[in-house]
Amino acid sequence: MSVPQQQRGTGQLDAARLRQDFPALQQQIHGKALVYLDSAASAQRPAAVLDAMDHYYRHDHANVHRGVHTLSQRATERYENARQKICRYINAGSTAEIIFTRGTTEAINLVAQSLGRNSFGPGDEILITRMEHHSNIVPWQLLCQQTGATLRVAPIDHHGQLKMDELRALINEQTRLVAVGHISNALGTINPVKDIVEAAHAVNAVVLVDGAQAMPHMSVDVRALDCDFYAFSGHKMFGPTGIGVLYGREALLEQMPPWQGGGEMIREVTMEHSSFADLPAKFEAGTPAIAEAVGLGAAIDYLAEIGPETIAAYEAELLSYATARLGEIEGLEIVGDAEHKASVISFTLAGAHPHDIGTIVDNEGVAIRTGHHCAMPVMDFFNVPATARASMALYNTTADIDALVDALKKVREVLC
Ligand code: 7TS
Repeated sequence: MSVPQQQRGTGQLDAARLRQDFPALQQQIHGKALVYLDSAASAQRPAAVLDAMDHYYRHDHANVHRGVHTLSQRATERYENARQKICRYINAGSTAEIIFTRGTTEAINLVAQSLGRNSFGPGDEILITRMEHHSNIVPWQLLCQQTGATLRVAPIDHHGQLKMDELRALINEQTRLVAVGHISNALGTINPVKDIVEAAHAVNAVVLVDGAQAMPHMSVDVRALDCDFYAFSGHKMFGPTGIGVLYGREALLEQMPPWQGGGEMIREVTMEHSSFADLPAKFEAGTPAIAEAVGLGAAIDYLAEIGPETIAAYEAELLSYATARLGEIEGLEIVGDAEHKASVISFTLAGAHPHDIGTIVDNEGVAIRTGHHCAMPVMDFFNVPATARASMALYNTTADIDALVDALKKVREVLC
């Protein structure tokens, strides 16, 4: 079913006001007001998402697509309504193209196993990049082991940007699939996805975009990008854990065989043979995460009301402010300074191990992530075992950055 483009909000974003929508942000940690700068790992949820899930469980819960009774019909309507909201938000052509998964990781594995395992073989090439999250590396390595296909890796430069000439040179007649992150979780780099799609389509390769980090920060239009697959997770975009989405071009999904078998995904089953349901049910075996879909629908409403362009503009200002303020700290080095960058800052501090930085700033109420960020090849490229990472979202303010800077000054006093 085709869904019209949704109205998008415009105007100035008031982060201090939006923050009030997030119950988890209204607490103290170690006696200090919580400053949450780990949204790239998982964002917090607004009350609207919690309320939608609570309401669903209190009033509407039953299994979907199977009952004639009222609750089952209501649950089905809520579940399918969430699919429509997602379809509109990313401008997909039809709800048949929106497959619910457990998250980005499962969405990528679905494509690797359903498309790749059944049609790739020796001589075929899969192209990824050096800055991918492990979930956009390992499924392709497994697929190559299973099929004999070859994995190629596009290099990055010391700004944390893709070397586009080399990427283009790696795309050839053998390339079957290009898998690339829209935004790097470790570096914040926003990749030129549309250019990559063009280069891949010139040799009839399909393109999967890992959009886990893009969805909470910017407008995503899958038809404008012209990508074949787009994967994302609910929990990074203010929705629940345990749910995500694979967008897939309908013609491709139609050709792909089911990935998992079970209830929901069949048309008819005999003891000898099964036939399969139409899209999207073909790829949704078993009872789905219904309440989580409802919660993700509410998160989409929340994002749509503020407007992804408004969020991107606000976060660009916040990123400039944070970059300048962190630059004041002696010995601090930002890892990744791409020209097009989202509100993620990875950094090292001379004389301080990232884990110690994380522990000391946590004592000041500041939550950041430290480690390899599931992007070990990126750490290896920059020759660091780990970084500290501050990742911002629409509810962060310049005061949060000031608190981080003060906490990092304490780190220096203690460790350096
Ligand atoms: N792709 C990217 C670019 C990611 O940042 C992540 C998670 C994933 C895929 C996997 O998402 P999942 O929801 O299926 O787990 N990134 C992070 C992170 O940066 N810190 O913790 C998880």
